[in-house]
Amino acid sequence: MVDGLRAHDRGPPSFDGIVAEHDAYVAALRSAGLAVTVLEPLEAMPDALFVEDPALVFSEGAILLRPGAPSRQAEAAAIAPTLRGLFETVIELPQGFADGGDVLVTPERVLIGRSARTDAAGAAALVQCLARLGRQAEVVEPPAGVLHLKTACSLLDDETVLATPALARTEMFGGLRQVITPDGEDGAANALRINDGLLVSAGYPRTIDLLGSLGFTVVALDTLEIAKLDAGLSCLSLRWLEPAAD
Ligand code: CIR
Repeated sequence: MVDGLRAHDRGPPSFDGIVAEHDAYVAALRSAGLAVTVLEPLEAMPDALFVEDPALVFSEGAILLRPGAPSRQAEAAAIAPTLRGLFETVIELPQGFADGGDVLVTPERVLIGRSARTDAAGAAALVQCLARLGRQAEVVEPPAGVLHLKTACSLLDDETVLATPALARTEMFGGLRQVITPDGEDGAANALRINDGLLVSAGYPRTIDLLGSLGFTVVALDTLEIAKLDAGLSCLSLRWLEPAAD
């Protein structure tokens, strides 16, 4: 992981620091009520801990994506056997490139951000794959300079999105209520709602106060080391609701 991709080199992250952040993240997911499977490390794929990018998962099935960074493309084949063991339906993105970090799922529709990692062909093919799972999708254009769409936004509840000021200005969120990250706290926008709790990066006290004052139960987690690899809280897991047994 210390060799992972980064847009600006702020020095390599600390290996022990990333392990500690990952351990705290897994513990937070478990205490929020999730069953967590931790996959084996892939020594040859330094960004493989960001499992959100090579796949999308829903109760109805999974979609194997085609990550846009050349060094990450093998991650899809690496995670495929795990997904096939967990989901009856696994659809493969047929062409183009798309990263899971560019996909924001809302109850009404799925937003797919065009980025340096998700191209037009991949986004269009993904719209078709999502339709096969019964999801309506729309391709949106995030402002330049963010790695992924979800670097700059996340869903707080079924009606509310947390977004950076630049993303909020694009009006891509339609009828969703918007909470905007305070100035200088764009990095807080990648929060992660898990059941009744909201995981938020610990380095953003004004966002944490704001979300607390809005009634959210905030769990603050350190992300200093994974942030050196341009990653946030959503990147570290794939999450879905298992369909209720008959
Ligand atoms: C990358 O550049 O691909 C990784 N270093 C970070 C990926 C972060 N993933 C995400 O935002 N979903």
